[in-house]
Amino acid sequence: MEIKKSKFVQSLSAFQSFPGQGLPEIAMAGKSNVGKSSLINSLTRNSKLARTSAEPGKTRLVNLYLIDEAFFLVDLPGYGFAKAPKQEKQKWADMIEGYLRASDNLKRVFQLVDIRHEPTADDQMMVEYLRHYGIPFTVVATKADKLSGAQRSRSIPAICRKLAVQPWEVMVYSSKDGTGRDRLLELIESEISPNAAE
Ligand SMILES: Nc1nc2c(ncn2[C@@H]2O[C@H](COP(=O)(O)OP(=O)(O)OP(=O)(O)O)[C@@H](O)[C@H]2O)c(=O)[nH]1
Ligand SMILES: [Mg+2]
Repeated sequence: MEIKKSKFVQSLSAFQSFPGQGLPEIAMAGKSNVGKSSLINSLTRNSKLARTSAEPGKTRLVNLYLIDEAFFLVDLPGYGFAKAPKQEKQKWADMIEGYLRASDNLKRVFQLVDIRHEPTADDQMMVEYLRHYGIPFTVVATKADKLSGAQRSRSIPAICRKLAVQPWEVMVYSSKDGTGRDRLLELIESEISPNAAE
């Protein structure tokens, strides 16, 4: 699958729901700065679609992007941004949770972790949350271009242990060099048109 058209549709703040037109939604979750917005830009090959920044805390609302008039990619604010004031952190948590609980058309969450670091307590909490509510998710290990092949293989077991997933369930990804892009697009395709994948 290749994405032809992508456009920003709407931002949601806390407790605002999204009517969604019945189209499937796939959301990006993860710590601030892990690469959620960059992943959306790399999938769509549209570097100007989602705002990214070297500073954590860039995405502060739930941003919805319509892809090929067929589904939505949803960019969530990051969590675990140490410098944010407590009130602000709570607001982001409410936004993430509000979206995840209210969206009837959410098909899958891509749970992003930096391939170089062990998942944090926040990451574990996020994955527990997804399990608890029965939201299908895929762990995506980002910034793979920053490690050699051997280093990548060594970092996967810690991710699996912390998040209680199997190694073959982890998608290795780089927004910079396109590693894992085809596989992720295939996964999206099977989610949005389940019959075609059978
Ligand atoms: N080398 C490399 N850098 C990346 C990759 N993905 C993201 N980055 C960089 O990491 C930084 C953060 O990327 P964002 O996409 O803004 O991260 P985010 O998860 O959306 O962050 P918040 O919006 O703050 O939650 C930027 O400087 C990106 O250029 C990657 O695959 N490889
Ligand atoms: Mg972002």
